[in-house]
Amino acid sequence: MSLHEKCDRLWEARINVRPVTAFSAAEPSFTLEEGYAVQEALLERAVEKGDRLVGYKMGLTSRAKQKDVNVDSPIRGFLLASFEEEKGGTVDITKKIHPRVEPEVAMILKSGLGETAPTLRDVKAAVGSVVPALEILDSRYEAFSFKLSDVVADNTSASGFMLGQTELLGATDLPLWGVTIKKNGEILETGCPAAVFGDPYLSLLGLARAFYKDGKKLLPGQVILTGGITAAVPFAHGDTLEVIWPGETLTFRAERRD
Ligand code: OOG
Ligand code: MG
Repeated sequence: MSLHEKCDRLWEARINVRPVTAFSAAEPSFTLEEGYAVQEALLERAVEKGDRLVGYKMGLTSRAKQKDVNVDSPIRGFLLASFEEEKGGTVDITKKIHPRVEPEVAMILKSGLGETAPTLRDVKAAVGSVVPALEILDSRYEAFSFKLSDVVADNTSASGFMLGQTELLGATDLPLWGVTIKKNGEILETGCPAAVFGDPYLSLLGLARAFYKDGKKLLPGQVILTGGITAAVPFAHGDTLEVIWPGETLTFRAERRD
């Protein structure tokens, strides 16, 4: 199957809310590089249709997440303006296949990266804001089952995100900011950002280095999700989700509108 056919399949799976079989099942030679090419084609199509690139995400940056989907290397994807959800509102899941939520630390850039080989100091200096966040995932593959190149093609299961307001820039205890996920009042996951490489800034460094290598740039104002801290929690219509951070809870109710 060509790159464009794969892009079409994933685009239609999302629009029709009907999952497809992971490409690697029939095509074991499907490479990571081809996966990124499909992802790039999906981004181009979304922009053509009027959406807007607002940032990037790192994925599979913690052991909990790697075990979650049985894929053990970090990956990256893109974030669109249409992905952003309001804090405390409802999340419309009419167009989602099998959504999951996970806690993340988000970093918003105040300056660009990519002109020179980035160091940890460079990425820290480029960050203007660090906030607690959550990501909503929705794999376009059946049973949330895929290999590395498949999930990269599917824009790393990206579907939504929500940002908090608590400013964590300069918080030296950021790695120890404990987070709890509750579904309908029941505690399902707990963790802290140290799960992400010991410090989520190292996730941003990994992204900046990969971009530098590819000759791509990160721009001021872009939002970067640094990767899930715990296993993701599946949810369905009527569920209330709370991602509880020190001093700020990100909450939403999932609603099917058909
Ligand atoms: C892959 C996406 C991983 C993260 O934060 O680790 C990801 C998946 O779990 O479907 O977003
Ligand atoms: Mg994530």
